[in-house]
Amino acid sequence: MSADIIDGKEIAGEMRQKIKDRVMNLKKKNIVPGLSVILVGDDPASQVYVRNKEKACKDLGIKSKTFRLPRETSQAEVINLIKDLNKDPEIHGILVQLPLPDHVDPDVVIEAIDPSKDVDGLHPVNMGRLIRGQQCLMPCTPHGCIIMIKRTGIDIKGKKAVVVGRSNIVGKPVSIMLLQENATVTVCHSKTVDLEKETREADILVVAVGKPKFIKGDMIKPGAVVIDVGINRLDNGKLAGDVDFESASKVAGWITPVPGGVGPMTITMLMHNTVEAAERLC
Ligand code: NAP
Ligand code: LUD
Repeated sequence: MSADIIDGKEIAGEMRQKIKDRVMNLKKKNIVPGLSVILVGDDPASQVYVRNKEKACKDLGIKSKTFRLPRETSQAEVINLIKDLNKDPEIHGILVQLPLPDHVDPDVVIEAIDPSKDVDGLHPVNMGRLIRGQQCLMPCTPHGCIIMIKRTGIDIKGKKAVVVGRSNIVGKPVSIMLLQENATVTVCHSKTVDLEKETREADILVVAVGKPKFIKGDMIKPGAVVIDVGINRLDNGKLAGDVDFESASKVAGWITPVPGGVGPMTITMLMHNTVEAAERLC
């Protein structure tokens, strides 16, 4: 058996066309959606991701302003910048790229963002609303995962979903969204006793661990939908997901590739959230 590929780049491309139309409609009302990204330090992966965000903004007609701050920038300076951006009427979305240097507390920084501009969906107000099933700005990567699962045509309702990883940015919110879609959800982490037993029962498997090729084909239920969130750079310079694509694609029914899977969807959902935030002004 050979899995169907869930092509993140293609789905992202289709969605971006629709987002472009919404940007044009906003412009007719004299609103230009604006996104500010704050990048502290010179993490090479973050630089790539932020550049991809800037490029997507440009393609869609969204105004983007990136603040590239030196590694030594203090937490107070970052928070002061956020306070200015909270007040700036031309900025509808604010995103602080993670990870931050050790001397800057991501929780404190994220809480400084006006929840209505929190296009990352990571502020406690948006996370709280997500858990309560209320309208909110949804975290980009998890939202992208749900759209990709739906694109397979399977009905999430009643399925057994297993999420490996419990980070605030991926594992926890994607678990909540799967629950919202009426899946029966199991969340695994480094203290899970028998990981393979759990993953082998999953009709839907979402993996966000940060370890290259961690999930092998024999840990997957035949026919399952496998969403690989991991992005790891190997010593040979190539990118690998958290799932061993070669063995997994022989067992799964559907699988996302890396690159070209969840990554482009993360960026598209950020564009979506920025437009949503701008539309609320209409
Ligand atoms: P993270 O904060 O490092 O969390 C990793 C999670 O994996 C933790 O919950 C950890 O458990 C769990 N874990 C570690 N070893 C494990 C093991 N042996 N068995 C089971 N669980 C284990 O990671 P993250 O920020 O969610 O990122 C995960 C990966 O996704 C990374 O490769 C990252 O680059 C990628 N990512 C990609 C996108 C995208 O758009 N494509 C977005 C975000 C992240 P504990 O909680 O017990 O420590
Ligand atoms: N922090 C994110 N940190 C890391 N992949 C991203 C990402 C684009 N606050 C905050 O943007 O949403 C975030 N909000 N994240 N990530 C990861 C995470 C953050 C990851 C991958 C990509 C953004 C992306 O463009 C391409 C792909 O998978 O095809 C390949 C990129 C490459 O390295 O060539």
